Amino acid sequence: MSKKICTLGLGYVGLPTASMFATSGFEVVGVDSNQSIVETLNRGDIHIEEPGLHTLVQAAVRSGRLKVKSIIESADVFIIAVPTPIDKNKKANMTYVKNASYEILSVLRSGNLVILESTSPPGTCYKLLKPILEESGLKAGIDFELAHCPERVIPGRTMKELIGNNRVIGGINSKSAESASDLYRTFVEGKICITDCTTAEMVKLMENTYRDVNIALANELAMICEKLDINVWEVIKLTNLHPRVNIHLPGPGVGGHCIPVDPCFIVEQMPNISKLISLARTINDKMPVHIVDRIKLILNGIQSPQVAILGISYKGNVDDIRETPALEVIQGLKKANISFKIYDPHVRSFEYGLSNLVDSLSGTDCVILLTDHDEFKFLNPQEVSKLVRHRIVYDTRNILDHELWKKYGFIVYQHGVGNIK
Ligand code: SAJ
Repeated sequence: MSKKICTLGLGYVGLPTASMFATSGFEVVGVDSNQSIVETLNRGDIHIEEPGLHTLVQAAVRSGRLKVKSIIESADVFIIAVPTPIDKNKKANMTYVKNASYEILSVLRSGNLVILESTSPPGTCYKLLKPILEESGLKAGIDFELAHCPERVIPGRTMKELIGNNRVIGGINSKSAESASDLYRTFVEGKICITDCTTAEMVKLMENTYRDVNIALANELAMICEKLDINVWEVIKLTNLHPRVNIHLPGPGVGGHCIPVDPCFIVEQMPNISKLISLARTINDKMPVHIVDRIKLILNGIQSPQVAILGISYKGNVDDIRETPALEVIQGLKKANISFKIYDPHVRSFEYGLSNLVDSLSGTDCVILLTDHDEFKFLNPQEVSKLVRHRIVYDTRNILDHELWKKYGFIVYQHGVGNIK
């Protein structure tokens, strides 16, 4: 008889994972405390925009092997895929993991396997999960198995990466890691590497920290290039021709629920040692302020300026606005009394309102591109020129055809290019 899996948390990771196990033949119960998510999924709809996910979820629900509920039930395997955000002081908020662990405690049986997928500070399996689950009187590694299998999928490519990515699995003992590995092997085609829990926790954090530090380097370089009146995009393109160099791309800041968050889990535990990691966070966090400063210079001399913001999700082609740098840019504009209209083809609602494309551009003095959605690459500057009051565009992602925009009379500004006086 196939194993019953209970997944806690049906977000960007939990939902695809639960659906993948269901379509691989397991009986899966997906649990989420948000009633509206449960209702949406049971209707056959999804609450997340992710290529290929809707089809997979529908197949899983229709097969009868994925059931979505709001209350945990007993199972053979429990997978925790709940958020691990940071609070205002940049400290890990482990409330959701803690709550999920207590829910599992209420149904834990001998022989169970508990897997933590949520990205967590080093030591979480040993110091948080193990003691809670052992309140059952059962011993981790003896009566039940415990493993950390951090998710590594990139939003926008989740379905492909869920299958193709290599996985690192850390066990409280090797038997736990082997059991988790056997389970994921049912759909993972990448390599599965086995280690201990704390190493797996650190590997996951370091992947995102590496990216954050690299992006901070690109952003610092962007600000240097602005002062030197050279083009950062050209500098990076040419530098990356070297076989051992891979500088990431600068931008208006680093958003999402992972990269701006995960390095803080390391800094929190080792503040005196993790100086580079901490500085990279500061540099990336300050980018929205830098962008607003540039916008103020661009608009200098224009009476009662109004701008069009194109894109607010944290990166291109996704609907996710968690930790988006666009929010800080918008707040900065508000503080500077610069009025704005916002358009994002992927986002359904936003605290500062959303307009359609034509309304967002009409009568504005500067088009500010904040997110690299594919749709924006095909914007027709001739059409845009008929709507705006001033033909000025500020491309913070370097995705527009600048020569074409210039052809239609636009003054083009870019992040990391030229000193705006
Ligand atoms: N960004 C830049 N420059 C770049 C790359 C990204 O400014 O060169 C910005 C993006 O615009 C965005 C932010 O960084 O605001 C993060 O985007 P991302 O595409 O780098 O990463 P995420 O947060 O969507 O997903 C990351 C991935 N981690 C790595 O690639 C190491 C993914 O594999 C993880 O599973 C995910 O975090 C996670 O859940 O931890």
